[in-house]
Amino acid sequence: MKNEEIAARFNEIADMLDILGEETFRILSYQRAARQLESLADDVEELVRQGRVDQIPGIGAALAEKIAEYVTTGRIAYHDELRAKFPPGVLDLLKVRGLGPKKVKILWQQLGITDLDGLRTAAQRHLLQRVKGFGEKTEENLLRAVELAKEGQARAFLVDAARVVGSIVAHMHATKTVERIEAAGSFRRMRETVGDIDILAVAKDRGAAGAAFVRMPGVVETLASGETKVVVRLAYTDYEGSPRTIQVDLRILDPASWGAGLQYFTGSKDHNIRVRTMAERRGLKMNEYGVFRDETRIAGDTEESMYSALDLAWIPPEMREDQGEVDLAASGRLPTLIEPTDIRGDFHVHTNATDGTEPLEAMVEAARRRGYAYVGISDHSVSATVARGMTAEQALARRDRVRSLNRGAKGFTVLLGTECDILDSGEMDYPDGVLKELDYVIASVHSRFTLPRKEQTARLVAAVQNPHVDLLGHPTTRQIGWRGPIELDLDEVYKACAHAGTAVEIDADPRRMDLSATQARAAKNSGCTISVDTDSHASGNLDWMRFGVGTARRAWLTADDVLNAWTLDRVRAFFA
Ligand code: DGT
Ligand code: CA
Ligand code: CA
Ligand code: ZN
Repeated sequence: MKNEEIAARFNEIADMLDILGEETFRILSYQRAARQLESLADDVEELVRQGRVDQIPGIGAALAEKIAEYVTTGRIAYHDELRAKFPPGVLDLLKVRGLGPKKVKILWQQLGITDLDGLRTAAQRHLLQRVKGFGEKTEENLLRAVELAKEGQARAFLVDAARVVGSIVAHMHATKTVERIEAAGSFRRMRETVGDIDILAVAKDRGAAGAAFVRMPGVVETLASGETKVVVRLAYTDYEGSPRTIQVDLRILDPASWGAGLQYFTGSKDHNIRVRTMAERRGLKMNEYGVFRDETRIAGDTEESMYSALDLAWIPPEMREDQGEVDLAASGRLPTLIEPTDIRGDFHVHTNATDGTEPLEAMVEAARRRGYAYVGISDHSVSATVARGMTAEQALARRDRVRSLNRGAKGFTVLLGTECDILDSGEMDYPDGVLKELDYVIASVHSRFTLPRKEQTARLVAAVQNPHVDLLGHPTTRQIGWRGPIELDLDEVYKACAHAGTAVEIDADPRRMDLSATQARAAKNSGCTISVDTDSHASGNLDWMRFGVGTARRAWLTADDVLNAWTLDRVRAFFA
């Protein structure tokens, strides 16, 4: 949907107007319109087609025109005009946690800072402290926030990479220049973020394939263009609606080396080194063209052949991080990783009763259509004021609605839960009497992110030990490119969860991916059950499950380790 893209541009217009010192009411009107678009369940393109944009509350004729302009031309001329008034990097400063338009204006106009590198240098040289409103502490925090923002900018979210890969593959197939095409690299290993995209192809006419590749829509620069390797920079819109670019490497392989190339360029580098060392010990040579004994190629057309030439079982890409997987493959003890099709439901789903965009019934229907057996509704509790949390009465009042949905449905069950805030020292936001009435309880931290490690750990341990708490939501609260993890002794938290029978979450929101794969693996090893959830705020977000499962696979989880791969009866027993 274009809703997010237009909202992102309206927000940027508001920020630019603010930096330029324009009148408040104009700034507010763009911000209000952006909020409306973000929370709109309807596709704005459809509204434009029906001439109904000005019926969206808070959107007058002038803004409706800009929305229509974007839908038809893909640009907003006014947005471009404003952007031209800024050095290109200045608006990146707004992506730093702790910086709003007012502070960006000061940094730019008083210190001449025009990009993230400039901000980092200024903070390192303690230049910020000289400006009113920036103390020593602010400077320290900004230095950390700038590193996060730079990382966030340098790498794409996995969801976005997946969309870009999908469009590249579709484009290349449509040009009929490739016989085979697949994405390798960190994308195939399902890392939570992707540095660049590595595409492998087989083509009869390499020149034609390369030419088709550089003519792809969205290519902004061709960085290399050879017989076997073509590199471009591609523009795309990220899932939050912001424009970005990413590098894409295309490598054209011989069919006889397809498996070797796929193995080599999937990586990781450490995994490859481990496997190649093994080959060398057997007197074999291994590279991106195959496995060779003397000058004879003994494997290379398929990836399986590459591994079996070394007496190894084929290793799932998500495990190829040199974490002991090669030894398991040698002894035939690789785990049977969870598959997307093992997932039977989703426990972290918001509705428009709090900060979601769609009604409960719409979210339920979307989950049912995915073929799930159950879905859990987990709106925010009252303390989550930014997320428009609901009171205990409101939460309980929905029981009848859920009961009547369940009465009509065969083979599909709605569970009514909550994402209940963990308060200051680990108490829950709802009283026990309320938590008891709900089917399950997710406990999450949405406040006091800066508590010292000892207190924060005690706070989470207390929360997961509450007998009504079933699941610890996004345990570290980190947000990629925005906010680091809270200070926490995670091992203590895992131990407490395992002991109390509280599951821990892999929250598959692209910015969160919390727990990470490494953490989820440690949680499993501590005896925890893991729930892979999407934290959906709109029905389309349910698609994030695939990437959460990717992280679960990177954590070596099997279907038996994952709560929402279990049957409803087993889940109910766990919650009980
Ligand atoms: P990224 O792009 O930073 O998210 O991570 P990758 O893993 O996609 O890394 P990339 O794009 O630099 O290279 C793709 C794969 O190619 C990498 O996973 C393994 C292989 N590769 C690249 N350079 C080397 C190398 O120097 N030695 C070995 N053994 N493999 C390499
Ligand atoms: Ca890559
Ligand atoms: Ca690459
Ligand atoms: Zn949350």
